[in-house]
Amino acid sequence: MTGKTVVVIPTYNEVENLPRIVEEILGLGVAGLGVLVVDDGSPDGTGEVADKLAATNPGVVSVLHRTKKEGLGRAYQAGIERAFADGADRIVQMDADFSHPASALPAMIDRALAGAGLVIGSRYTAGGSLDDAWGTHRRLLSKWANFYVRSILRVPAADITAGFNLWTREAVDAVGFEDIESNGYSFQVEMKYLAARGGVRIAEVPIRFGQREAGESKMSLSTQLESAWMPWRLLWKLRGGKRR
Ligand SMILES: Nc1nc2c(ncn2[C@@H]2O[C@H](COP(=O)(O)OP(=O)(O)OP(=O)(O)O)[C@@H](O)[C@H]2O)c(=O)[nH]1
Ligand SMILES: [Mg+2]
Repeated sequence: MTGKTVVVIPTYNEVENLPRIVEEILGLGVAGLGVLVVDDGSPDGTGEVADKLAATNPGVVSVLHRTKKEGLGRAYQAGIERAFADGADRIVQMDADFSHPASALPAMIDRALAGAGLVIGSRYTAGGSLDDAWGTHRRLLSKWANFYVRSILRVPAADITAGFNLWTREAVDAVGFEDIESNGYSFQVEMKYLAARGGVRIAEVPIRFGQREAGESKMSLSTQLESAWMPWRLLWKLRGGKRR
């Protein structure tokens, strides 16, 4: 019995990517694998496309509509809570834009079944890589950001900034959502740091990190500043092994 795995996909204006990524995930033919789309009222109609996918795949694809765009972290928080409330045993965080290869999902699930609480789809563990289309500047920036956060927080993971992660229900419980402060992308770092402190077993599966296929990036200056500041804030808040 392998249980139920729900891939939580937050979307904001991903009308071109969403149907194709859902098709790819379901095409894997993995038993017990479902999808939950968390759409923040995308003006391009992604929410309606998600509803159609749910109607044609009942019990497999579902949608959480939120009226306000509050950032990736808040969308994930709501989506993960919904997935577990609906009976998931584990969830996967995955972008809609094809940067995360669905083909890694079976290996990630296997690692969870072997006892890991957090399985990272990892660019920086042995065998992981970035797509050739990534230019030198973005490569360096991504590597530097990962090195920066790892040096400060010292989490035992090669890819601490990864956005492609599997979490078991028990691991998410160990994180304690009520402690999460990030609105944007730094949510991923914050969850991993709290998981490591909570004794969660971490495994990494190498992936080839792709390029966004269609649509536009939602990365803004304010989310980048939040990401740069967050590691220091976490250290300060949780200094000396105590929580607030
Ligand atoms: N629901 C929701 N989804 C979001 C929000 N911001 C980003 N997303 C989604 O989160 C995923 C990652 O966003 P991206 O824009 O690809 O961010 P990125 O990967 O750092 O940037 P690129 O490398 O340029 O693609 C995508 O599926 C987005 O549609 C948000 O505020 N709400
Ligand atoms: Mg992306």
